[in-house]
This record gives sequence, C-alpha cells and structure tokens, in this order.
Amino acid sequence: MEQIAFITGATSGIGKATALLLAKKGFKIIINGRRKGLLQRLARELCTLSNSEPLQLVFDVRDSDAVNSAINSLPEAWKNITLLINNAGLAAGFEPLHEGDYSDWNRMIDTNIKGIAYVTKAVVKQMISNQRGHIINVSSIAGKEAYPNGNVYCASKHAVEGLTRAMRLDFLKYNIKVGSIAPGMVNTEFSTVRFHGDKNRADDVYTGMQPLLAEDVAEAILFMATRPPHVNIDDMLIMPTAQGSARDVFRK
Ligand code: NDP
Ligand code: 8X3
Repeated sequence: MEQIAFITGATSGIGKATALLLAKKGFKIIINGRRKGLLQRLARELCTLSNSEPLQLVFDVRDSDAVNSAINSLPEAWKNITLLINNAGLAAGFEPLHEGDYSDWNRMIDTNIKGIAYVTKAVVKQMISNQRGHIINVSSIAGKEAYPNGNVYCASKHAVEGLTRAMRLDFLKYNIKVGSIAPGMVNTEFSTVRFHGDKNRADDVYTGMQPLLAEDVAEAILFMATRPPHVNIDDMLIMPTAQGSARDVFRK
C-alpha cells in the first residue's frame, strides 16, 4: 500500500536526512520548512534519488492558519498521509532562567509544543477517517532529563513527551500509532540556531567527541516507521556513544 510521509522541518538536519532516507525506501514525501530555497534544493535531490517529485509545503508551524490552509488544500493524491514526523523544532539561548529572553522562550514553546499540536490536529483528521496512520514526534534527551541552562528548551521537550503519551491515548481507537524519538547530541544546525548564529560557539559543543549524525537518527526513525502493523515503538532514546546522559560527555 502507498506510504506518504509528511516531515516538518525538512530543510536541514534530522528532517532532511529522514526525507532522503524515506524517499530511498519508496515513501512519497511531503516536505515542510520556512526556507523556500532550501526546500526547493531538497526537492531536486529527492527527485534524482527516487524519481518521484516530493510535495513542498512552505509554512511556519507556529501559524495555525497557515498550517490548516496548507493541509486543507493538499492535492487529492497527497491527502492520505500515512506517516507524520513532527520534527520542526529548536533551542534558542543557553542561559540560566533568570537571564533568559522572552522571545527565545516564545519561539521554543510556540514551535516545539504548539507547532506539534497544530500540525497533528490538521493531519490526523484524515488518518482518523482512514483508520490508519503513524505519528512520530521528535523529542530529545532534554525531554527526559534537565541540564543547567536548558530550562525552557528542556520544558518544551518534556512537553513533547507528555503530548506524545496523551496523543497515543486519544488516537488509540483509530488504529493510529504514536511514538517519539529522543536523540542526544546531533551535529546539525541546532547549536548554531541555539547560539543565535554563533558558529564558533556551536562547534565547541562537539569538540573532542563524536556526536550523532542526522543520518543516524533518520535510520532509527525508519526503523520505527517500518514495524509491522501490530507493533508500535512508543519511545526510542538514541545517544552518541560518548554521551552518557544529558550532562555527561566524554571528550578526548
Ligand atoms: P536543524 O536546525 O538542523 O533543523 C531544524 C528544522 O526545523 C529546520 O528544517 C527548520 O527549517 C525547521 N523549523 C524550525 N522552526 C520551524 C518553524 N517554525 N516552522 C517550520 N519549520 C521550522 O536542527 P535538528 O535537525 O537538529 O532539529 C530537528 C529536531 O530535532 C528539533 O525538534 C530538535 O529539537 C530535535 N533534536 C535535535 C538534537 C540535536 O542535538 N541536534 C537532539 C535532540 C533533538 P526552517 O528554518 O527552514 O523553517
Ligand atoms: C538537543 C540535545 O542535549 O542539546 O535536544 O539538549 S541537547
């Protein structure tokens, strides 16, 4: 049966690697992000890779009107999304709470929590009527543990874990799988975004240790997405070998 995967935040990092891997495995792909040029570039790569054109949806997951309008106007051939990967997300800032910035906090809460709720509400209606679907939320080790200066980011990812568990119960009777994946450190644009574009500071995060690659997380997502119909992976924690907890990293 045809599989259509919708991946939010596919212009970079984990989302992009997942789009490429799922396309290689025969999924039809819908890609989302705010940076249109990067989505177009990925669309060309996907075309070459799988010989099938992906659907590009440029919108901000924080904008509920934009989310609804994009999902409600999906062409007929793309309406029956079978796999939703709620990946769009970010950390902004790395200070103790009393030095934190309101606009950083709002970006994280609006993207990481409300974005998942908006996109899921829009996409799941068709899954419910099909009595079939799978939703994978990208959480983090920061959704399982707290670390100094992580405050609002950790809270937002703890919320992703709570939302995942609650969604699983809401959608249980509709034969819809819901799970989450929680990676440790992954070398993507994540740290550059967290440090507001400071690439040197971002590079320091990974000095002397081997972080996960986006492709490693994509492989784990593929595993979750390809279990038989009676099997759901509720929760997967994936860490670099050199990272023992949110706070313990072995550096050479
Ligand atoms: P990147 O910064 O490389 O990618 C983030 C993606 O999210 C981009 O494609 C970005 O696209 C998209 N995005 C951000 N905000 C929005 C928005 N408002 N609307 C639509 N898309 C948005 O980071 P990662 O690949 O590392 O991050 C992906 C997910 O993985 C995030 O949820 C992150 O919290 C999580 N994660 C990351 C870890 C890491 O160490 N890297 C570890 C654990 C979890 P655009 O800017 O074009 O909109
Ligand atoms: C990203 C991983 O450890 O930087 O979610 O919070 S961490």
